[in-house]
Amino acid sequence: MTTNSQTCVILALGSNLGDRCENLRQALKEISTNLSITKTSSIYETPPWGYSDQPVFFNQVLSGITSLNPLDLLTFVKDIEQKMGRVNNFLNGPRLIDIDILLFGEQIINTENLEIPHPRMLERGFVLVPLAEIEPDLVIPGTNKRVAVFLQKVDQTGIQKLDSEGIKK
Ligand code: PH2
Ligand code: MG
Ligand code: MG
Repeated sequence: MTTNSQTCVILALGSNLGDRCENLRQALKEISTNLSITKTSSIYETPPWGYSDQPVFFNQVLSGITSLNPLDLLTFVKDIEQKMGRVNNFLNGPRLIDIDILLFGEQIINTENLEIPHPRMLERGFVLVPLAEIEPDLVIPGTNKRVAVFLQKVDQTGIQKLDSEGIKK
């Protein structure tokens, strides 16, 4: 008998096309088929980062436990993006659903297809604000600093928490 070890992972979701709340809800439902979700952040409305001429994003972060290995988890989330109808757009451009792996346990992974911790997560308010809501004390692998410390250094302009109906609080 083989037993797969269980790993705590953190994923980031983003959507700025169609019914953004519904897209996040649908993604959570699909993700939960292979990952036991332990925490979900609130949804935040966030100004587009990297390419400004596009609709505002809704962003959310979740933590969960999975027995998938990192590359199988990547394939799993990319399949969900495709299944939900994402068309591959230009870098930082609009997207129906984006599912990024931020952290995979304590692991540091640097392969062509997968970099963990997510290489840009510590510079982005739209990632750190929801992440700090659910895991403020988590130490980022490869650094000796907590999420809350990185949060203090990042631009949070225009980031607004939404209620469960997607209305600004
Ligand atoms: N994702 C990007 C590029 N820019 N901006 C916001 N606010 N939220 C995102 O999720 C986002 C972005 C590429 O994945
Ligand atoms: Mg992304
Ligand atoms: Mg992505």
